[in-house]
Amino acid sequence: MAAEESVYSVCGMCSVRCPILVEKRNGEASWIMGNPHSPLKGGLCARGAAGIALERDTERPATPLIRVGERGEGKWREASWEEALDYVADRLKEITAKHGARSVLWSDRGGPFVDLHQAFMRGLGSPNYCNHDASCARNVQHAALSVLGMGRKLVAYDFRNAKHIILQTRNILEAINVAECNAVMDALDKGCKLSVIDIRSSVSASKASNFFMVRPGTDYAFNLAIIHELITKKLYQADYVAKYVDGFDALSAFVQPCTPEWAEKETGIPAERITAFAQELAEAAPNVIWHPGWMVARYNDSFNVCRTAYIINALLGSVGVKGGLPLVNTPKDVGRKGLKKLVDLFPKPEEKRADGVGWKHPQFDAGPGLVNLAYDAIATGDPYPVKAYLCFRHDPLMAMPDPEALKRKWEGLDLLVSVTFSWSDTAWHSDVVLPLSTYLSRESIIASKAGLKPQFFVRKRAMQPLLNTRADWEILCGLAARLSDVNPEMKKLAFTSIEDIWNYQLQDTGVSVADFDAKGFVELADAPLYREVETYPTPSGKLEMVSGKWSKANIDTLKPYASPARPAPGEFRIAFGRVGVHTQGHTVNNPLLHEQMPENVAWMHTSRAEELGIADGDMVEVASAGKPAGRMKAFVTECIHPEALFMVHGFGHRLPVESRAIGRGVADQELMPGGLEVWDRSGGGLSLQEHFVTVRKA
Ligand SMILES: Nc1nc2c(c(=O)[nH]1)N[C@H]1C(S)=C(S)[C@@H](COP(=O)(O)OP(=O)(O)OC[C@H]3O[C@@H](n4cnc5c(=O)[nH]c(N)nc54)[C@H](O)[C@@H]3O)O[C@H]1N2
Ligand SMILES: Nc1nc2c(c(=O)[nH]1)N[C@H]1C(S)=C(S)[C@@H](COP(=O)(O)OP(=O)(O)OC[C@H]3O[C@@H](n4cnc5c(=O)[nH]c(N)nc54)[C@H](O)[C@@H]3O)O[C@H]1N2
Ligand code: SF4
Ligand SMILES: [Mo]
Repeated sequence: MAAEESVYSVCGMCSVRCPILVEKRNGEASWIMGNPHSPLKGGLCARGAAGIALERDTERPATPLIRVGERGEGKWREASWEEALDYVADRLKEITAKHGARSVLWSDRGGPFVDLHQAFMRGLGSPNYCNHDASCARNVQHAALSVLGMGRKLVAYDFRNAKHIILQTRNILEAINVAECNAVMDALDKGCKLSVIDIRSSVSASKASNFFMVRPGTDYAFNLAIIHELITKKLYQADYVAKYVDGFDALSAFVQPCTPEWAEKETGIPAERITAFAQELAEAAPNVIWHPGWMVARYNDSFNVCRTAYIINALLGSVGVKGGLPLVNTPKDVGRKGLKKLVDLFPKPEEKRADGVGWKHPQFDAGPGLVNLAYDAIATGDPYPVKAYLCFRHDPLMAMPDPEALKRKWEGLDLLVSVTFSWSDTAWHSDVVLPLSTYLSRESIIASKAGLKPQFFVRKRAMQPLLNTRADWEILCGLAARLSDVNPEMKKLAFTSIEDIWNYQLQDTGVSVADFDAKGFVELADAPLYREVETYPTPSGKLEMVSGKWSKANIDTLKPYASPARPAPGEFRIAFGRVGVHTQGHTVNNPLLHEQMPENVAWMHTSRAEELGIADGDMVEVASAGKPAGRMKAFVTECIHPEALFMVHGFGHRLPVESRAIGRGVADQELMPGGLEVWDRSGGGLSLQEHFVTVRKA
């Protein structure tokens, strides 16, 4: 039977948001594939293919819920949308009347659709918009700002034209972005070299010509030794460095003691391999991509690990260059007008942020702040009371370390609202759950994507929701309408149709809503544009080996290396990561994906397992500070560093409403006691791997 119609849209199974084509039968989505007009050419990852199973799953919030029992008790009354939105709006009015608009906190998952969220918070008058990134990429974002003067996404990775790709703390073939995977595989087919630096052998490592299994937490030493070799052996691109680099002499002096022999003692990688590797990099320069990392909320020096990755790229002349890390283009860079921002409907609040970012911590990016520090304001009332928290596409009780400590910080909240399409620990602990339609049954605002060829893209509704859920714009515009009786400014955001929002966004861009019909996206340039610049937006105008901005905040960006503690006898350092078939914790109960991987396992080195009398497949109990987090199967292997215990994040669910996920595997975030207070002071990211665990046969 032929499909009724096809809809170009955007995947929502993870934050990559690949372009898709959805076929329909009997009014419902029946088949999803990658958008054939995009570089994906119809390809999709396993999670993207499980979207229909998500829509059909009834084990997710099916209608708005208002808490009737204690927080976390799971006692709810079902509410209509009118009632639930009235309830949230009334609570917000009470709270802001008493404590001011600044007492409202928001967090989300970042990404291309946040303009609407930021507009909502600005309309309210609160400066406290945050995203999730303190437990993900903040350290690399701040490293990019400190070296390049701009955010990490303003450079691309030009894999297809590279001669040597280096993945450090980055598992590109399992922590998936489909377009990136394809680009890396194409590059390898063309003879590009791949080197992987990891604490265990990942799928990416299995494709590498160099694999360096470093001792956990010693990447900074490894990178300093590479810089030492590039400089002392004069392997760097001298002309490029003369033109673009500031602080070269200070860097040279700083790395002087960081010899490969010194690094060998720290990392366990033989000195001669480090020396040979530096030579190989120089041979491929400037077509080298030393990936600065993505999930880098790991150590107290992760910011410096990421900084040294950018520094190595700078020494090899690959920043701003084809086949390296070329600058991406915004619409303006190709002579086009960008989307009109919803956030510009309102003036910027003058109030300072509750998390201290921008004033107490002037070096950090005040756009999304640091949500963990905002939680301190909830607990202490300093710098002012924070009383309402809107958690939108964010599950901090799984995404942040030590959920019990976090719940205690949240005791000061008068209102906790969760907007989500799946159950989550945070939704379960909320006062109100507003169920979001899945990405197949909702539209999103138009998004702008910078790139070598910048584009606008849109998510369209491929079917009507099967449960009583709503789109994010329906929820936020519905709240804005209700709040406008006390805050007339909010009327501006009370849109009643998505077309009205799209038309507002597209004003003066020369693009119309109908232009998305052909391919689902609109490209703003005909061909990739490699743009050369003379200066970078840092204080010195150059790539800064010593950051001017950080120095002003009294932070030494040539931070002396501190050797990470070795685990005490019987202990392991916790390590975690992703797997191809799941997204964080929110697909673990998906019927199809659960079947692919129902539980996580504890990776441990053969020698350590022998010591503990553990065989492959045995059930083990994993504990931190004497407190067990649960039981899981041991995966005994030579392919992991003996100091590390690795598990895939997102498992160990405890909610009775998730029949498939409950009781399967262990939650790594429960093994990080006190973890909310352990973060990289230079980079702002949490240090989730600065924790040790014990394992015993169960
Ligand atoms: N399938 C899938 N894809 C995803 C996601 C998902 O949930 N599922 N999530 C997306 C998100 S939000 C993110 S942030 C990215 C994350 O993308 P990545 O950062 O690439 O993914 P991870 O698996 O967290 O970590 C990468 C590797 O770091 C290694 N590692 C751990 N400790 C150390 C160390 O001390 N040194 C070194 N050198 N390596 C170490 C791990 O063993 C792992 O192989 O993935 C994105 N893509
Ligand atoms: N211990 C430990 N902690 C970690 C990690 C780890 O590996 N170990 N990984 C870290 C990383 S890399 C990240 S990115 C964070 C991820 O942390 P989160 O951002 O919290 O993770 P998700 O599970 O992607 O999303 C959270 C919730 O949002 C809902 N959701 C998904 N898509 C949407 C949407 O489009 N709109 C709305 N409103 N809701 C949506 C999901 O149903 C889910 O309940 O966790 C971090 N924390
Ligand atoms: S990487 Fe997979 S899950 Fe993520 S957006 Fe793309 S297809 Fe969807
Ligand atoms: Mo992430």
